[in-house]
Amino acid sequence: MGVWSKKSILKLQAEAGASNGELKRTLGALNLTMLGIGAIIGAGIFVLTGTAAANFAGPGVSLSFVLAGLACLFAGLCYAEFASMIPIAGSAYTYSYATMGEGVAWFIGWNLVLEYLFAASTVSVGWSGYFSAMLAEAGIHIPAAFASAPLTVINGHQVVRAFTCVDPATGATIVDAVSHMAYTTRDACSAAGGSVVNGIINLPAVLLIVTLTLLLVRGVQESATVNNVVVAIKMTIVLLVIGVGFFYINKDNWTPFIPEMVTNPDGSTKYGMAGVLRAAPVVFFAYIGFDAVSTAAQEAKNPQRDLPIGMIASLLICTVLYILMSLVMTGLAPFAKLGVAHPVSAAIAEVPQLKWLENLVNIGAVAGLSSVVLVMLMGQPRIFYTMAKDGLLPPIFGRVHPKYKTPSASSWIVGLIALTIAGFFPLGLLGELVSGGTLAAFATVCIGVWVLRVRSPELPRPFRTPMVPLVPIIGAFATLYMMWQLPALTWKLLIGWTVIGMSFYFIYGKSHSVIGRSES
Ligand code: ALA
Repeated sequence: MGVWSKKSILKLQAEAGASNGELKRTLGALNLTMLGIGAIIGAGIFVLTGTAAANFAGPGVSLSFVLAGLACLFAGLCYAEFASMIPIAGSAYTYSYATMGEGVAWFIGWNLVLEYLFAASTVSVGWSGYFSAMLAEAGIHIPAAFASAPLTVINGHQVVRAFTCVDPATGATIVDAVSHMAYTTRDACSAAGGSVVNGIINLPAVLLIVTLTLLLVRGVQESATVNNVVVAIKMTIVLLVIGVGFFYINKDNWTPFIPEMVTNPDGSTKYGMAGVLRAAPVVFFAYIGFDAVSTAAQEAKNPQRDLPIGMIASLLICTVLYILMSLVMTGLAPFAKLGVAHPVSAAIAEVPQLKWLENLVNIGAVAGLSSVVLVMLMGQPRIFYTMAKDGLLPPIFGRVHPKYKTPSASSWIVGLIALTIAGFFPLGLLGELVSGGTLAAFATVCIGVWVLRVRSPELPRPFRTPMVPLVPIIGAFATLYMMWQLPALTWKLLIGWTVIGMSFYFIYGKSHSVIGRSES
């Protein structure tokens, strides 16, 4: 059987119960919902909304948020059924093991690395940018060489030496006065009177990952408590921007709500309804993370009831916040002005009366992005832990700290890989890979729910996805459609990543698989 071997649900349920002695069950519904919000609100809303509005959808970006949110809601309802039936830390990897066999499970587990590990690295680099900018406001300048990786990507695929343009007198970073973006060429920086400093390491990102890994190894309850505080800060600030910003909306900025379609010089188009659809996979990144709740399955007090609550509640809350936030942002500023690195600040800067909000927005972004990294760094080791228990990864990934009851070895391995990527590698190239890997997992979960309903209708399902097969079909179709929209380069990278992963499976996983060995 090998590649097609499936894990029996009854066996999985027994494992979920037996794991009580290993990982510690401390999390309730509120903590799980907060973990979901912790993982969801981050770079998507604080960075990508602006790019999506300026480059694709105009104010119609809020419709893109509705579309991407609906797709996630359908996938979330499917996740919830599985999570309540099979409360195992492996999440989509385990669900595929039960429904489509070991080969597909490995493929999904390997894709989840893109979602969790790469998202942790990508978002920590975004965090580093906001954090350095916040320190700079306070007059503290991190030496530019230590605030950037040595390499970067331009034009989506060209890897070049990274540099920062700094004011020779103060060491402060200088950006283009018109676009508010970093200088992209050394000549332009020199012409603006700046000095070019080559990047060596992105130290703030590295330190963030080390700190969060230490916290995660210390305990899941401790990590959840820190997450609760951080989430409270970011939600307060998001609500403040929405609540206060609402009174300063200039309706002219919403007219037309969906700007007329324009053809770019390269023949591609932007705006119009097509632009709204094109922006959906871009803002999809903002929703990634609700599924991280399911990786805490073996640390939840009452997983059958609380995992579905945690996932669906966090998703619904964030969907509403995102739609309101994008409406306010495009209402405060003409959408073309939002295509910058810090679009929320750019929107606020349009209204002088809102100046006082600017520092708070930076604090919200720093808090928001750090909790995303925290929860992503929490999810990945737990998936590896499950894969190691199944024999598909070396046993070290399955080791649990004797005192803290956390998957400590796996957490450190994940932390070290994440900090190496964040500190030294060009991330621009990997950005959309995160969405690609996640979408593949979502589609598989949607299909899996339907498969299992047909194959094993008798199994008890504490949470039932409504309207099966309609909801799984729409969920799978919507996620596959968004995947289809990804650029060709991302597809090539996804295929390359799959080839590496499947090679590893055939060299190591297949022969070490616990199920495989019991069958032979
Ligand atoms: N949803 C997460 C973010 O937007 C990954 O940062």
